[in-house]
Amino acid sequence: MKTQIKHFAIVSLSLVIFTSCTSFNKKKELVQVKDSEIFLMTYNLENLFDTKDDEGKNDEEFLPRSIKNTTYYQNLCFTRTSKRFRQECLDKDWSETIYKRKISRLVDVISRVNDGNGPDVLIAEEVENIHALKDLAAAMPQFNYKTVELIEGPDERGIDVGVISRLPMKSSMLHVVDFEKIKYSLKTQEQLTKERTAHLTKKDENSLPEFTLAREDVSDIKENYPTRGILQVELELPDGESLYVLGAHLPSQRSSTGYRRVVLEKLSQIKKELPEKALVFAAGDFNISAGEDAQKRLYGEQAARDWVISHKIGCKSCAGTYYYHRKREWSFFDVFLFEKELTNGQNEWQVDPNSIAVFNKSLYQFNRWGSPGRFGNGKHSTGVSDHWPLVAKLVRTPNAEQKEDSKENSKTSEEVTQ
Ligand SMILES: [Ca+2]
Ligand SMILES: [Ca+2]
Repeated sequence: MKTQIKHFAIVSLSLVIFTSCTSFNKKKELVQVKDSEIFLMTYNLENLFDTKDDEGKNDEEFLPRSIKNTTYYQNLCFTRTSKRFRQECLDKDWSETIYKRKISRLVDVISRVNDGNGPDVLIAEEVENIHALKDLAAAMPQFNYKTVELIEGPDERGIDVGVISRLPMKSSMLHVVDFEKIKYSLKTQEQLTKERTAHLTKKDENSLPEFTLAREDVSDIKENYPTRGILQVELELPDGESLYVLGAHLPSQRSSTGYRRVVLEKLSQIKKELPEKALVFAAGDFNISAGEDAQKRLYGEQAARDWVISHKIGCKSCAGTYYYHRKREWSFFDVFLFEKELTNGQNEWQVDPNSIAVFNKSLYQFNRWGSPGRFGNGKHSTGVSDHWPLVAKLVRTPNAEQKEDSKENSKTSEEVTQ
């Protein structure tokens, strides 16, 4: 009996030690932010909807069929103008099982980036609400995400841009895009030409106003409709500085070019209003196709006046993040727009161009043609999102002054060794 008690005590003690060791290890295993490296990821999650009915939003497609089998919901689905959307609304069974499958496949992708450590900052598009974003972050506890932010915007389906990060959040706000307001605030081509000519006669080319969008450039805007807002999140870098993230999801190719021009203009305006020395980058799904960019120069001219575009400085052998089967066309729908100071050596934090990459290391990301595999109704063995994410790294390098200091220090230590 005594031996049995002794044995029981030893087993219990070992269990206690084992349990405390594992919980200690678990704590220790949480991924921490590095002092001099921030890993960024932008990813269109393709409809991360929860399974509940969000009031005032057209989210009926993403409900379990058990709820949808009522005249109320069937009537709602019948209000969809397109036959395809009507059918999807009626047929899709967005159950808890499918929702969990969607999240686990997204986690499979996200957890593979940054050598399996997950991104430090994830900008996620097509998220229905903060609850869905929290469910996603909660499914990756090892990544130690401190910031999970999404502010409800006016989009009719209810999709928004969210930010998840290991960095703590200092502030956040949503910029609502009003197409009409921005359109009429723009100058006419005539006014812009006059301003340019005035500068030219002064022969002061350095003070020439940069290319500015003219009202004529957005003359295709015929109606004002509620679109996704731009999510501004101020994060705290390891050195205490602020990093402003502008998460964007521009109108799709179903809308004409002017709508995307307006959101690019809005991003430039927001950037100008931020503190002068603020570190800022924009990221998201810009919905600009390769064909449209070649013709209308949205990245090449308009965005390039204020930003450095990720696929122009890196990712040289990448085809794109989105594939249009009908047009057989790859496009960079997903991009990072870096402020110039992040690429020209003027700031301690710099983008590493070699780190810019399209990420597709999860088997779920492919369809049978080898392009991004849609999740759709979640019934197929692969498929997670119709976009492939884009990743990039910010690296902190000592500025010129600090380099001088370290040179001095190494000199002294060399002298000492001699
Ligand atoms: Ca919902
Ligand atoms: Ca929403």
